[in-house]
Amino acid sequence: MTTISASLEGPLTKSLTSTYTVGDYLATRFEQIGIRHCFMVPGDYNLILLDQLLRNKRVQQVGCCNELNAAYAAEGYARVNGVGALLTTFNVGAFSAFNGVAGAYAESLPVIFVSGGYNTNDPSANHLLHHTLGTHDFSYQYEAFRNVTCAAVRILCAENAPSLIDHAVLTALRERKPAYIEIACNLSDAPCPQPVPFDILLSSQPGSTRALRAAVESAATLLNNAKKPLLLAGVHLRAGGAIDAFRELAEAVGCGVAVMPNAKGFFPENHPQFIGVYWGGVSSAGCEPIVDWADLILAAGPLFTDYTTVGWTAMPHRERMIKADLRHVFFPEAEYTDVPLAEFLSALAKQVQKNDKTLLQYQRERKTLAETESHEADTTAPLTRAELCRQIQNDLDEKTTLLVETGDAWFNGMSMQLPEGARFEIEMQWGSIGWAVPATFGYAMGLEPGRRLVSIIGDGSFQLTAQEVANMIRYGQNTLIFLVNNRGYVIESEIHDGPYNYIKNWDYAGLISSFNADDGQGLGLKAKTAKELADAIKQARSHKGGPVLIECQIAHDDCSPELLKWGTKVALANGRSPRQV
Ligand code: DPX
Repeated sequence: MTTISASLEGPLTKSLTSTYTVGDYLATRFEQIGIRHCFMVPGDYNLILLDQLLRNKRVQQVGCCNELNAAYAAEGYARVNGVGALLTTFNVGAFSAFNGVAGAYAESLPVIFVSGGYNTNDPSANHLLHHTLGTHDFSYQYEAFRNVTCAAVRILCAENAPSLIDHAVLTALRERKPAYIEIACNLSDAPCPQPVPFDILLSSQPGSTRALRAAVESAATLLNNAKKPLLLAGVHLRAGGAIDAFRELAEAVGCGVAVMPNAKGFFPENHPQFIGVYWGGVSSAGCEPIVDWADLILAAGPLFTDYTTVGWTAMPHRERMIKADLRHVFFPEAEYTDVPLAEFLSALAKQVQKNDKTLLQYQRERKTLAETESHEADTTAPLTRAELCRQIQNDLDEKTTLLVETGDAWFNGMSMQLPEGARFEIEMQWGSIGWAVPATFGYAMGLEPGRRLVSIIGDGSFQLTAQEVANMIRYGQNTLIFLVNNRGYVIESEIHDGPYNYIKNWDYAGLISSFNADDGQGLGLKAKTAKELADAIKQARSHKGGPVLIECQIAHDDCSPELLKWGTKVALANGRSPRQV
């Protein structure tokens, strides 16, 4: 029989067994929270830890080409799996991963970041160590990561490992943000108690029932008195586990439902209440006037930034908005804290009356809008952006996730209509180019069988992290990448042009045979005309055993009109002169 003991110092742990180690403890927690893949790059500060983790056969180690890619891959994996894991060596590995971990924070995705650390005997021996700045300070990595994680712990004594690991993991899962665990390299195989089942640690969220009840009552009164209510879906719906609750509320009100650009896919686009993507002047057809016309907007989990508000031109007024964030609800004249988003939306759904005014008005407007024409291009004419979008749209089905990189791919992706069941992934808050290739790799690692992944990536972004395609080949992923070769940083050219926006051209399709080497099954294709693209997509559909990259060559200035409009407004916002004091 196992004895379970609770102590003031830490959470419940089973009694110490001599064979159980710190590394085992971590691996068990990974397994218990659903991490089946851990993205990593080895190094001498984490090798023993890697050996320990190998003892758990249910958590697979996935080597990446570098730590930045591993961090993006773990972030992509967290999008589909709910949580991801990343493991690097001390300083040189961790600092390379910094951008990706910060991105996971910005995107509200729990990634457990583990780094090997210095040997605990070294500080007292006054040793200088490799992979450091050559000083006796070994804490700056931890100090740096504290700023981009919701919990940061250092295991410098094996006895503390259970409570510190559990604190980091629980906080990451609760806050939907990355956590940092540094494990001294001489402690990974040190004896450690065996963990108790994870669900023993999970107590219910400490939301305040009184605050919840009061917030729901206020919101119901406002919604039921509004003449033209509207619901707006925001990016934090996913972090709050509130996507279903939002739909429940939407159906209870029966009003028009718009989504913010970084929440695309969080409300079904074929739902009768869906009125489009609200993105100010670059909203989908017919959506902006209805949002502007509504007299009360319930914005659920929104993040209003210069990008999502098109340079502060599309921000609903506070006086006509209820803003429900992850744990706060803001009313025009009051604010309630400690109100969990999903519980709030779900409880509100039970107290609202039907009002479909905004939906009816949208439907009237839609009828008067000309149907978007979807002409096929002359098959032998040079490929255009519009034709590329038309063909990608036709290739999407209910099993597809469409992932779009920062650049004109955002606007091209935003214009696509997602069939029922299709998903959409975008990194709009952090917006770091180079994200898409490794995130695609990580996402595909966690993809359910039978689903497919399609990514749209610009040439400039691709050049940052291209080598991770090699690992898509290694793991035989059947991803389809549309590589848009428009010869440079077009979004930047449109915001502010200069010689720095033009890059060395690569033979992108040709790269795939280099990555294949002797045993890979990747396929690289080029499309310069509509027909070549149609043929390539057909080939991609039947290709098995590896990814397909279609290099789509279009003119440098062939970008979406939405990019031009959005770029102008964001550039104006960025370029405001300093305030005179
Ligand atoms: C930069 C961006 O080729 O796409 O469609 O041609 O713009 P488009 P590309 O991938 O080029 C991307 C380029 C240089 N942004 O236009 S969006 C600045 C930037 C960033 N992230 C990082 N470095 C620079 N967003 C890591």
